[in-house]
Order: sequence, then structure tokens, then C-alpha cells
Amino acid sequence: MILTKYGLSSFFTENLTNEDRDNLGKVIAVHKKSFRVILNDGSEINAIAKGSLLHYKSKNTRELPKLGDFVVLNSIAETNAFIKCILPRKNELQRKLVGKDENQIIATNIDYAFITISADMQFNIRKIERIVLAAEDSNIEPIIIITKADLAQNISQEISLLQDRFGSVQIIATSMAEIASVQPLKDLLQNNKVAAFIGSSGSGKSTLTNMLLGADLQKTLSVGDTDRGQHTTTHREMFLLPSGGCIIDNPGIKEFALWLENNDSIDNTFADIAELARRCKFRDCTHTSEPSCAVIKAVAEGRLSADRYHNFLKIQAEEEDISLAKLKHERKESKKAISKELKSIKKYKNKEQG
Ligand SMILES: Nc1nc2c(ncn2[C@@H]2O[C@H](COP(=O)(O)OP(=O)(O)OP(=O)(O)O)[C@@H](O)[C@H]2O)c(=O)[nH]1
Ligand SMILES: [Mg+2]
Ligand SMILES: [Zn+2]
Repeated sequence: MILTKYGLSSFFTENLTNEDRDNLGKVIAVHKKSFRVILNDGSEINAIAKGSLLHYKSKNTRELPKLGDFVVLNSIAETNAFIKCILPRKNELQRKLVGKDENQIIATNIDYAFITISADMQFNIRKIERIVLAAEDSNIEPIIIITKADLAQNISQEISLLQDRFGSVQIIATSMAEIASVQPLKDLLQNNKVAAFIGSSGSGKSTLTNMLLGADLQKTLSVGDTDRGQHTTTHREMFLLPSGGCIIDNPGIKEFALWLENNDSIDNTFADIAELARRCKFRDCTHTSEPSCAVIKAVAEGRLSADRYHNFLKIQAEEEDISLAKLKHERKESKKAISKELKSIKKYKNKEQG
């Protein structure tokens, strides 16, 4: 049963009928109009979503199949398989689309977010912090991978720099010049775990994918190519590793805006600030200008880094934006639902009269 290797467990199947159990699949790639689905016997098919799933205008909606979903198909025997339903998800790695009141689900049912940052570039701490936060918000373990260790001036210094900042997050350095450097990633993926690479374009996601696969399946930017900043990988895809576990190679991401489900996530990531805040004079202190603010005091006395404090403020402001965006999104959805309901009532009335 191949799907076990893709992370299938009783969590997903316990409420299924025997018939549905025989028609399980997992979405391993998402194309414009169809989904690449792997079946329990290891064969792959292209499936389309059932009609009722297709009335969604936005492809970002939760109700549509996403990469990593376990699905039930009907009519596997035929060449055109339909996705009948999506099994409840363990989690969703998601971000907010910049400039839109909409979220994008990057992948579902994953155990690790492999956050790649290349050693030869300046670190964008805020972006890393956001991705860590998004992962933790969804119960996904973030792992920071410093790629291109061979190009680093002083790799142990870079590791300790990040370790100071992200105390509890595991940090791993890799280099394509040293195949053994990916062994820690292979170890993490034992017992059928699933990881998704996430990081800037050119940070080495596809190179790592190929190293883990032991084969050059993914195209990487070749030396001499001048189109730096262009995406070499253009769609998401999931791969089973010969050493066990699965990985998802993603196109590079430029910006990572937050879309959080859990209001406590910020407090968890900024536990030190949450702890300080308990001693602020005002219970609803925003830690910006209030008198007797324990957070501002800690920054002034050098007990809290100013950098971390500013990032906290920024993310806090972002959270307000998210709440607003979510509200707008929900309103739009409920307006749609109401107008649909009205239409069907009208139809019904017309029928009754006619
Ligand atoms: N020196 C060195 N170069 C590396 C290493 N890993 C990747 N590269 C190079 O970095 C470039 C980009 O690598 P990719 O694997 O294509 O990056 P990517 O993250 O998949 O990029 P997108 O698909 O655009 O998101 C390629 O030229 C790789 O050869 C490394 O460990 N050391
Ligand atoms: Mg790539
Ligand atoms: Zn305060």
C-alpha cells in the first residue's frame, strides 16, 4: 500500500466506508485544470474535481483539492477520474496573498516546513520569522536550512547567529558539494514524514530535492544562466524519497505575508515578549507609547533586542490586517451564499406559481 509511504494513516481513514477506502488517492501535483493523483497501487492518474467542487470561482478556496490532500475518487477504472471528496486535513501551510484579501494554501498534511536560506545572501530575518510563525500556527515543525554552506565565509557563525534568534528551531547547514550534508534531512523524514521546501528563488530547494532523490528530476538554475531572480521551478510537486518520506518542491517565494488561524501563535513565537507584557501597567497595552510598559522598558535597558521588538510590532500590525482581510473575505463569502440562497428560493417560488 504505497499511500502509507505518503503519510496515509488511520487519522485520515477511520470514518471511511470500505468502498471509499478502495478508491483513495493523494494529490501530488496541481495543474491548471486537473490534479495528478497517486493511487494505492502506485499508479498515477490525472483527476478532475467533481462538478460541485468546481463552482468555486477562486482557486484559493479551502474546498478545492490542494497539493498533499488525500482524496476519494470515483470511477478510477475510467480514464477520467473524478475527485469525489477531500479527506479532512491534518494541517494547511498557508500565506496571505499580497494585495488581496485572500489566503493561498501552499500544501496540506505536512510535518515539516524546510525553510531554505542561502549562506551567500543577506538573511531576511523578518521573512524567516513569518514563515516560522505560519508553520507553528498550523502545527508544522519549522526547520531552517542554510544552503550553500560551501559559499559561506564562516558557517558556524551564521548558524549561531540564527540559533540565537530562533532558539527552539532546528538549524541545518547543507552544501551541494557534500552529499552527506543532507543526511539530517533524510533522518527527519523517516517514518513516512512529509516536508515542504519554502524559500526564495535560487535558495537551492530543487538542488536539495535532487540530492535527496539521488537523481536529477528537478530542473535547477544552471551555472552561467543570467536570469537570477527568475523562478526555475514553476509548479509544486511532491516526491517520494528512496530513503523514506516525501518532499514537496515549490517555486520560490518573494514575499511571505501572514494568514494565521490561531490567535495565540504570535504569543508563542514571541513568548519572551508575552512574558514581559504581563507586567505592563495596562492590560491591553500595545507596547508602543503607553506609560509603564514593561516591554519598552526591557528594550531601553537592553534586555530585549530592539530588532526583535520592532519585528513584533510589525507582525502585530500585520495580524490586525489579517483579521480585517479575513472579515472582508468572510463577508464576501456570506454575501455569495445569501444571493445563492435567494436565487434558489426565487426559483422555487416561480415553480410553485407556475
Ligand atoms: N555553491 C553552491 N551552489 C548551490 C548550492 N545549492 C544550490 N546551488 C546553486 O544555486 C542555484 C539555484 O539553485 P536551485 O536549486 O535551482 O534553487 P531553487 O530554490 O530551486 O530556485 P527556484 O526554483 O527558482 O525557486 C543553482 O545554480 C544551484 O547550482 C550549494 O550548496 N552550493
Ligand atoms: Mg526550484
Ligand atoms: Zn506594554
